[in-house]
Amino acid sequence: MAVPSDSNTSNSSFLHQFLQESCYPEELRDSIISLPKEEGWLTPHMYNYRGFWFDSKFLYGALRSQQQFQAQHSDIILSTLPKCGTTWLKALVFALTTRKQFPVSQQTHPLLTTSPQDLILNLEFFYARENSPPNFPTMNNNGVMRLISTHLPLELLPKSVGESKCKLIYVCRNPKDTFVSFWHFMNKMRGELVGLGEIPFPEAFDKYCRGASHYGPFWDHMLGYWMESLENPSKVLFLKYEEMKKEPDAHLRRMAAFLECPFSEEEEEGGVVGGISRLCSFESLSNLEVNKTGKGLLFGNSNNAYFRKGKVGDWRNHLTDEMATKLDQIVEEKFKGTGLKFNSDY
Ligand code: PAP
Repeated sequence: MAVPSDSNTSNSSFLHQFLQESCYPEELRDSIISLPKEEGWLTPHMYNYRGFWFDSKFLYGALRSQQQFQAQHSDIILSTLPKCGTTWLKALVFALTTRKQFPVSQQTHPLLTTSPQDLILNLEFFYARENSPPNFPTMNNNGVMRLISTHLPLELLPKSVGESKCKLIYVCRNPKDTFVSFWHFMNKMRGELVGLGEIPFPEAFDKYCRGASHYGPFWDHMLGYWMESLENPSKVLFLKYEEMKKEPDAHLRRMAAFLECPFSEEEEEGGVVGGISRLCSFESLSNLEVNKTGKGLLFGNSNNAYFRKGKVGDWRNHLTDEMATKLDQIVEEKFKGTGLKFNSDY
């Protein structure tokens, strides 16, 4: 979740624009105003554009990315719904694809001093800046490939993504934990950035179940990537947070094979796989100074907001039985016949 920033001043002006939605660019005013809307989680309103919910600033970024972003064959795009494991995925893919340049044993590894959120920029956040250049930058990757993150649904990705040979990795997470994580995160952002109190839990739950959360409905977002991964497995790798937690090394090997940079025998013997998964684990990243006390480039919010518990099943501490059943029923109904399932233990 980051866009390069020149100074704290540009941070605060971006934040100001984000929160004051009347600051959206003139050319979008008429089209945004006429969209269906409802009260936002951070901003006065969220808008429904082609079936998905956006804050106006990021809708602007999405539309601008559709006009200006040119995918390259070597791009790697990391896609998630918010709170499904974005930070972790960014760390893993960064460490994986730069492992020759930055051996994980190195004391100067970039992940030790930079938040994963700031190592890999988000597509629509980048284009949400009115003064951002048309070309998405290459960062820290030896100039060989671009690592790009996004929360956009498959349907709203820039056309060139589908036309190029670039690859996408999608991580989803069981909606009960995702909702709990999203509620905590939004409350933290409301306090830190906007000076607002918590959203009452039942109200938040109702919005989430109606699909009215950032980039939601979650079911349509997940299904778009799921179906594409079935049709086009060399283009989209579809992963689940819970399974990654259970077997991080196996998932790293899957990602490496998918990205056509498999681990060599020598690397396997040298323990590189375990080295990467340990470096990127919740325990390791959340204890780094940069992630404990640092601030993000985009909004200037605390990096520690991205490291809460990192556990599977925390929903049990928050949802009533009735709420859990309701979300399970939504999942069952929406995913029926698609083959996409979440283990009921999650
Ligand atoms: P984003 O989509 O807004 O960028 P994202 O990273 O997906 O955020 O969400 C943070 C969640 O991932 C938090 O989950 P929790 O609230 O249930 O605890 C966070 O703890 C978890 N997380 C962050 N880093 C890791 C990691 N290295 N391993 C596993 N989980 C992680």
